[in-house]
Amino acid sequence: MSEPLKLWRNAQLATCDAAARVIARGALTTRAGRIEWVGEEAALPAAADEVHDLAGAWVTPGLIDCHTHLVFAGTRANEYAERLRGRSYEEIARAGGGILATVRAVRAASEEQLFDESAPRLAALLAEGVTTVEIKSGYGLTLADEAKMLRVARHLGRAFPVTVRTTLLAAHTVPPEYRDRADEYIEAIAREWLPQLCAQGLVDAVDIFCENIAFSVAQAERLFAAARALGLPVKMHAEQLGNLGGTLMAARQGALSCDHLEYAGEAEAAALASAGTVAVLLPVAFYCLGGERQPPVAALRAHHAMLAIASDCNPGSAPGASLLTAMSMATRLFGLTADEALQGVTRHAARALGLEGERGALAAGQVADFVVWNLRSIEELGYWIGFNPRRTVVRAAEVLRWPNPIL
Ligand code: DI6
Ligand code: FE
Repeated sequence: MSEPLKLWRNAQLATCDAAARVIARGALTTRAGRIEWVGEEAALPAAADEVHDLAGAWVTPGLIDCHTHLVFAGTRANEYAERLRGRSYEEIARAGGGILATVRAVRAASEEQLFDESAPRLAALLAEGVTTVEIKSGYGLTLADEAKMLRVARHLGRAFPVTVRTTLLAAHTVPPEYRDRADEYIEAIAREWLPQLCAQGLVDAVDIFCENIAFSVAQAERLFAAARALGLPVKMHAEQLGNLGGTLMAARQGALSCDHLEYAGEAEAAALASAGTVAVLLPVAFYCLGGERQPPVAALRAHHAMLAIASDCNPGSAPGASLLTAMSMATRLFGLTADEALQGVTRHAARALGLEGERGALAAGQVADFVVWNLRSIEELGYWIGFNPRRTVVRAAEVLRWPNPIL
């Protein structure tokens, strides 16, 4: 028996496709979890088996949070308090706090504890209409503890109505076992950990923190070669605290994305644009670190680089689980337009995860993940702060009973 054709009618569509079309009196049809047709309601091609009247509401693709570290244990509120007193993020990290403080907490946590602590953060993102989320490892820093984090990420993807993409970030900082032996640590990840974790189906992409307090460009290049040998895409935490040249190398290697970019400039913007590498902006980290330098948005725009926005949810620099707040911050703090912010959590975020054409747009052939909003104008996304205008989330053409209100 063929799958029923569902019609979702009487909607204002922000398609987030390449043309960023808005369709005021729009409709879409879905079959077998995919979008079959999108357009003006007046041009509807076929009669449907099931009809949903969306009462003139705005509809966007399901939101995509393309950069999170949401699996972690404990908090670092003590470090935030220290930073308020004037200590810097780097000073705290060099003194053995920072990422390593969370590494101690994650190593001590059981897989169940890690799941239970992380689940509410994921739930908060989903409540705002996130249907795809990237989750990084990077607080285990042993093979066993990185595997534990990635298993928790996969488990979250089965337990919640969301698509989880995992990223191995074992190269987040040098663990105590490899103190002053960063090259050997990268070698262990490249030769042993990555192939094993990949064989277990735990890794969708590989990331590295390329900074003075973490890893060099040469070390990133070594890790990227190992990823490429396994057919895995790469991304980079680049130019957040200083300019090391990581972005130029990553773009040359065809990385999916370079993330943060506060210390990037014209050359990086040009390189990202010509490589098709997405510039992922993380305004919550900028805000919480009291950042002084902004990513080069004007240059990125002038070169037509793709801009994405993510929550960066993590206990150190971005203790938050709200993509809508990140959109607000990207507009107010970094000067993005409302439309750039919307593309940044849909089509461009999909591309940052290697999912373009599959998710992030209302277009024929895409997975039918979309959100129905209580908005009078689409600019209200990224306008509200601490208020959630989500009405209904549809995932693979099914209305979710959760996090929607009872229908
Ligand atoms: N950059 C970040 O913003 C996070 N990781 C990274 O490489 C921060 C991670 C943390 O402080 O726990
Ligand atoms: Fe990050």
